[in-house]
Amino acid sequence: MIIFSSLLIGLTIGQILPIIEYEMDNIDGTSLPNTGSGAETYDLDLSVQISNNYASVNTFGEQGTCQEMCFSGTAPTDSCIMIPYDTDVADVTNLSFELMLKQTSYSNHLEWIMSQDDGGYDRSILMKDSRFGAGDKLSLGVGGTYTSTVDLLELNEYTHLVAVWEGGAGGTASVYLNGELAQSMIIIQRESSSRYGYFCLEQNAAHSNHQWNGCMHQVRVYDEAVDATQVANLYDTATKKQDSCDTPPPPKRDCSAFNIDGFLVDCSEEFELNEEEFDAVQKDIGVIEGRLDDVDNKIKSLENADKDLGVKADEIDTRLGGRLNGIDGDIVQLRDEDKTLDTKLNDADKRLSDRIGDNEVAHNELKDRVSRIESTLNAFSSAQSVFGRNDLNEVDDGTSPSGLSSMSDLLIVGLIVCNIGTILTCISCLFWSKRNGVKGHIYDGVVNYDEEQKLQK
Ligand SMILES: [Ca+2]
Ligand SMILES: [Ca+2]
Repeated sequence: MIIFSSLLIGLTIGQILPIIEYEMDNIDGTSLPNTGSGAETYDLDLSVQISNNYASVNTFGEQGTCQEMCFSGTAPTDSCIMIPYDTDVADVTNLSFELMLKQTSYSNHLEWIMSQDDGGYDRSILMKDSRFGAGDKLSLGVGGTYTSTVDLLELNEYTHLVAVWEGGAGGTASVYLNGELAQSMIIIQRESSSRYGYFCLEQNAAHSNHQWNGCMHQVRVYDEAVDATQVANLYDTATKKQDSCDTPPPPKRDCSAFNIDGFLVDCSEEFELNEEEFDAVQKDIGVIEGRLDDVDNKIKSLENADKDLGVKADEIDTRLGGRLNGIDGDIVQLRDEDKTLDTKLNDADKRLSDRIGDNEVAHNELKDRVSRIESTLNAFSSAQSVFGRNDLNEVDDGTSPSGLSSMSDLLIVGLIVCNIGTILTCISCLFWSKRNGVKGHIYDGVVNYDEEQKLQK
């Protein structure tokens, strides 16, 4: 904070840094550090002044957050607040003082501050002196009296005061109030020189009854002549500091997250945007909002399309459900028909098998009967060979009895007649046996079953 403050000032006035800088906000108890570029020897110990009520540290501003050091105007010269910086011209050719101060009352005597005076109007700020024109005037120590045109300050109002000495005798001294030149004057007589190697913050260094009645919250000493532009800048900076003592700090705002609605309103300051950058951000946000609108519209389109798809899906589902129900019915019917077909096939198969079995039995019986007929025929043939050999070898002379020959013929005819039914049956069985061999296939059997029935009839 301290470093930042010094750097800020340095940048503002173009690398001019104060040798001595006292920010009364930095007073810690009785210690007041120098935050200027000068040595630690300028750090102040205020214990004597505070313990004797020559000085006090108070808060000020509407927020009560800023500190000031005030003087009772009672300190003797040897107990002044001594700052060990020799302001003789020989030691510092050009010199500037910058203060934020307020007069709290006026005493009946002279009031000098920032003074190393040991006589001869040495470099000092004369807050009230009656020797510089008609009535009391605010003047500078320039080696002698002159006609001051600067009136005393109003009471209890902080004023930004800058006093500048440029060159020695014959040079120029100037006083600025609240950033504006109040008066410039020729540095009149002698080079400022005193026997003191310090100056007193709040009174004349050598002359009693020159104490000041007022408060300060900022003091700076430069070893250069601050020009008018720099004074204006210093005043601007000091005013902001002063305002901060009266203005409540802005509420803490969360600017870490990008918030389109709140960003420009709440956080432009935090992001340190100037007007041009602010406009650029506004445009960017306009573009982003436009794109968000596009996205919104696309989302709506997609939602509508999704609804249409849902309706169509429901329709398809319904139609598909109907079709599937129909197919289910068909499958049930097919299964029933399949069962019926199975039953019929099994039935046909069984009947065919039975028929084949019957035919095999008949076939075997026929074979037996054929076998028996063959036996009979063989027996007959043997008998013929016994009775008919001569008939075969001899010529029938008419004498041989023809009765045997006639008997044998008759016997053959009789056997044939007796067995003709059997033979017909046998032929039929053979026919069916052959067909049934082919009808071993179930499918043929089914087809031929009806034909067989017809043939049976
Ligand atoms: Ca002197
Ligand atoms: Ca001196």
